[in-house]
Amino acid sequence: MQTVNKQKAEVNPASAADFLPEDKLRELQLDRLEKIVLRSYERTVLYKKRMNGKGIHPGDLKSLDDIRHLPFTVKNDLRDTYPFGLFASPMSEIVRLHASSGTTGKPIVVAYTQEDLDVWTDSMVRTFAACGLHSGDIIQNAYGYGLFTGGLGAHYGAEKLGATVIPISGGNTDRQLMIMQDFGTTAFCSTPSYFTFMIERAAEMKIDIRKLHLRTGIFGAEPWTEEMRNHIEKASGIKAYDIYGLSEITGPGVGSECEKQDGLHIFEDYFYPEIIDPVTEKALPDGTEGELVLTTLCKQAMPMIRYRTRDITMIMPGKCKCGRNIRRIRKINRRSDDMLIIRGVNIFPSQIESAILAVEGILPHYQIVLTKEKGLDNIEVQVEITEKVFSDKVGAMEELQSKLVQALENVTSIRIGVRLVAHQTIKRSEGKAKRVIDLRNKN
Ligand code: DLL
Repeated sequence: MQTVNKQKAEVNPASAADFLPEDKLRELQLDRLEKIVLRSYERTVLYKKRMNGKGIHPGDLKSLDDIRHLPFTVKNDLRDTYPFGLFASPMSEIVRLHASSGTTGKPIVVAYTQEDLDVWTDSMVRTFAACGLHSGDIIQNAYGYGLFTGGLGAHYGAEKLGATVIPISGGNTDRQLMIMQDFGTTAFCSTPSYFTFMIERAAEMKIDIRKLHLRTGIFGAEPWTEEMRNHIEKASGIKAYDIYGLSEITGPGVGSECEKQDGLHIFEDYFYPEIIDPVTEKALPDGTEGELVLTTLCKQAMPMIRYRTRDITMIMPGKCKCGRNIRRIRKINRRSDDMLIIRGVNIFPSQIESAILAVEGILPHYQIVLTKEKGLDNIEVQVEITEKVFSDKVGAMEELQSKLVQALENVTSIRIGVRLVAHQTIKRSEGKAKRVIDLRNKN
């Protein structure tokens, strides 16, 4: 198994599209865009109605820039047409359905033809390859299997890569750790928050992750900050890569970091990215932060035209040192609908994470609790601290607390209450972490 770690990674043939010359890539994108827009127009009632409403016809597309004349698609369009209203293929050609559980009501449903699954698998092979994995790697896949796209998406990509996949799904942390040790896992796939739980549990079980074969983490499905990455890499000795995706577009495999860990490459021969101002809906230039909008260039069963992701990022100007020509987005650490407005100030949970994780002596387990006091919104950040600090003299805790309050004030400009809580107080997640507990409508 030692040889696996030393094996030299070669460029996976599936990654060739990552390195296409820019003019060839744009040509390919335009060709695919024309076809997918026509398919959407001819086969989906909503797209036809929207395009007609804007007085635009698929034949009007002459350049990639013309994409900005097309109407947007939003999450509510999927809800309003639940379950199958946006399908552009007959059920006889659809071989897989996934669904994403919304916070309220019905889920949104997404569909794939065999060709769509092949594209998805290909984009996951390119994801793993960009993170330095290859045949010989043993990939423990702790993304949830089932209607969530994480498990099966990563699974087929790992197999096609030629790696050995352990389809363990999420949860049962002690067993995850036993298998990680016994099977010689070299790469672990999960949400970053679940992996922080694994690190903690390993310490309790007296397992030193650094001494295992594990060297790579493929983490995504939720926002996480650079501070969280530092924590993970330091505590486990692995390289932690960020991967991005969403069910509406395909699942994981929309974008991935490469070995440079400097932004996420979008597999833009399949998924065309734009950044818009979320208020004016106007296109923004590279290097300017805004909402990511994605168009699926190949998806047959359920094409998405200019889908508004609500994820806030920017297209990074310039080329990546890895040599890939596909563009990069900056690490996503917030969504436009994540924003909390407290005493008139806009606050994002990621700002809170960055601020508190930079303070020594705290654990990467926290939650943000919103309440109402005398009609006003109140925010409290609950942070777990190490047992050592907790059992120390009261003075040490007070000092830590005031450090945290100060760190939070520095980034938010308001004073936020901090409560230090004992280790294991905050509920651990096996999938996406729930960082904000909103009790404002409860008494
Ligand atoms: O979370 C797909 C996925 C699975 C991605 C495994 C990566 C790994 P959904 O459940 O539809 O799909 O959630 C998509 O999650 O719009 C983002 O807000 C958020 N998200 C996903 N990846 C990242 C990431 C999957 N790397 C929504 N960083 C997206 C920040 C992410 N947010």
